[in-house]
Amino acid sequence: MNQYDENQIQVLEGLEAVRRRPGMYIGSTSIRGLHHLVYEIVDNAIDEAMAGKCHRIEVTLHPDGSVSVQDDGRGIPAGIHPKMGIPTLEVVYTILHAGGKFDGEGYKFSGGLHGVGASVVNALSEWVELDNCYDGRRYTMRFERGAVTRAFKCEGETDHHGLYVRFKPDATIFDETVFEYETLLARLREQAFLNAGVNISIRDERCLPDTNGEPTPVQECDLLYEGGIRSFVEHLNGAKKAEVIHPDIIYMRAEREDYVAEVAMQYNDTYNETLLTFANNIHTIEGGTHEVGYKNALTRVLNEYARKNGILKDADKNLSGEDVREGLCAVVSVKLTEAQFEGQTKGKLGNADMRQFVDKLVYTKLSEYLEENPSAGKIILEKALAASRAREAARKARELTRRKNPLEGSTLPGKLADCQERRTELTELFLVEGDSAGGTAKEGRDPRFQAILPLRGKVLNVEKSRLDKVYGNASLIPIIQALGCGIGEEFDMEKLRYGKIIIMADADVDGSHIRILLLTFFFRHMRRLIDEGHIFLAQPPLYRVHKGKKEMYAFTEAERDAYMEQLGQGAEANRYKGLGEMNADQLRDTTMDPNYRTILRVTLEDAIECDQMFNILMGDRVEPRREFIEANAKFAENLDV
Ligand code: 1YM
Repeated sequence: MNQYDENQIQVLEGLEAVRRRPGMYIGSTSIRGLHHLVYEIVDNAIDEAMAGKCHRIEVTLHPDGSVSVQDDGRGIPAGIHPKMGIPTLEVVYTILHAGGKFDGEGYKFSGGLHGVGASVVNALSEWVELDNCYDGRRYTMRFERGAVTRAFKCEGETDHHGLYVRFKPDATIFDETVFEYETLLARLREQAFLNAGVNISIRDERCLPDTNGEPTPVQECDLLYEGGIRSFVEHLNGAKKAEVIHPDIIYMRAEREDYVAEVAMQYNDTYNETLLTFANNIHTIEGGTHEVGYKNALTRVLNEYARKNGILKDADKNLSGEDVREGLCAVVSVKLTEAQFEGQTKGKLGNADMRQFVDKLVYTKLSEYLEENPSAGKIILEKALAASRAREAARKARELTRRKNPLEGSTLPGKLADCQERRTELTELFLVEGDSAGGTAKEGRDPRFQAILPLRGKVLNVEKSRLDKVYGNASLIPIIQALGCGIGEEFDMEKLRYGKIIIMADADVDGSHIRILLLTFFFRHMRRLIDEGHIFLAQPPLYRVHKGKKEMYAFTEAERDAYMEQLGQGAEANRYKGLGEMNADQLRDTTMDPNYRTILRVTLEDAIECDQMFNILMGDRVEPRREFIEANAKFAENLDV
């Protein structure tokens, strides 16, 4: 008993550390951290599936704000833990760095926090209830904020097997405690793709009210992909509404004692690459050795194939990595025993051997595929060759823009009204729709730190254009020159000339069009500006409400009505049709002056979904766009056409 008490104190101290610094364990206490709790428990169930012992995982969102995860695996062993002297189930849910996995036996490959997850979830939950069916018996126990409140107990015999975990996140820890069904679904779908044959379902029983306050029906989704990452690629190309250019998904797999690697790939007719890489089911957003191995082999195979078949002549330059990956949608998934994660966000696989392992897999299997499927080979090489020619043309166009101004000593665009400040973090560049609004903005700005670049004519839709057109485009060159940081492969954040890039367009349909054209350009060619929070949208007012000398600006119709009432009889409201209608003082006071204005920072929640949306909304094909508009027309507000 003494030992039990000592252990108990240590346990609570351990969990208290998690409660004091939750960010250290789950990243943050925002909605992301909240979802992380679910992923940790699901990961444990998926580990059981990877061990071949579990086939079905059910996630349920309950009306009381709790969530449950059930698997049909073995359940957690029921005995007393030999070292800790308490039930193993309690060990798993209360001791950091505990579980069956840490001794290196049991599971072959494992993602997650290696068993730390369960105790972290417990520490950060108002309560946790466990229902564990193991070896013919059912056991239950309950915790509140990490402490046992109902002891481990055998409830009798059962035919079931598997673990049921239900928990309610602690509202005193998290900023937000309402789970997002769609976010959880997206992650569970990804896991279902990565674990072929495992059936994962999610059910939302909360019936949360919709925008009209009406309860929504129960939602559920049942996921099972026998095709694994092949199905993933099919799904990605399908969701993008892209046209694939060869019929089959190329799939490769290799296994040795401690490594498994899988690659699935298929080209589509867009100009951008979609590549997702995973190690032990964890999305490696910073890439790593598996990604390098895949990319190197792909470039080598396609160049060798092109030379062998006379598609590239002796005098021709090799195809670059970017050339051979244009329009390529691929998923690379590896599993390994001792995964090393590196980089800023621990999102980069470090195991050096994995590079060679994936390289060899892709080199041999892709070469074989091309030999056996010459028609697909021809189509793929034609695409890579077209990309290569465009890149070469882009290089020439770029040099031409550089050479044009040798005497000026600078390559800043003529229309730019620059600011005096040189420290990037303090400066702002307004991209303004039209010369006339540009003129007003120049008058209204604070020239010490605000620069103005008027945009003439429609901005090029880069979704429909290769790089050569982007470089040669009269609407984009001034933007590229003013920002100074280059685009695509040449992008250099160090050279960025402004800390905030603020898109200032009219609050009408044309203005929206310009905004989306610019955002498409930033997303495709200067992504890091979005990732690192440099892109903003100005918010000009919709109405000026005035009476005599008194005037106020309204940003919504509700605000307009409120001001009208405030000013009383005789008050008028004149709607701004465009920025050009405001004088310089008005534009400064409402939209530009940091003391009064509102600007919206553009952020990126889900890069895959963004990629798909840009393709649907801005891409070549009309049909998916029409479908999208038809499905979403009912949500449009303030349409001013
Ligand atoms: C709903 C969550 O955790 N299932 C689960 C967990 C474990 C086992 C089976 C298990 C593992 C082993 C042997 C072993 C365990 N997880 C941990 C830890 N579902 C869920 N199903 N027998 C059963 O590792 O050898 C310890 S046991 F620590 F990872 F959480």
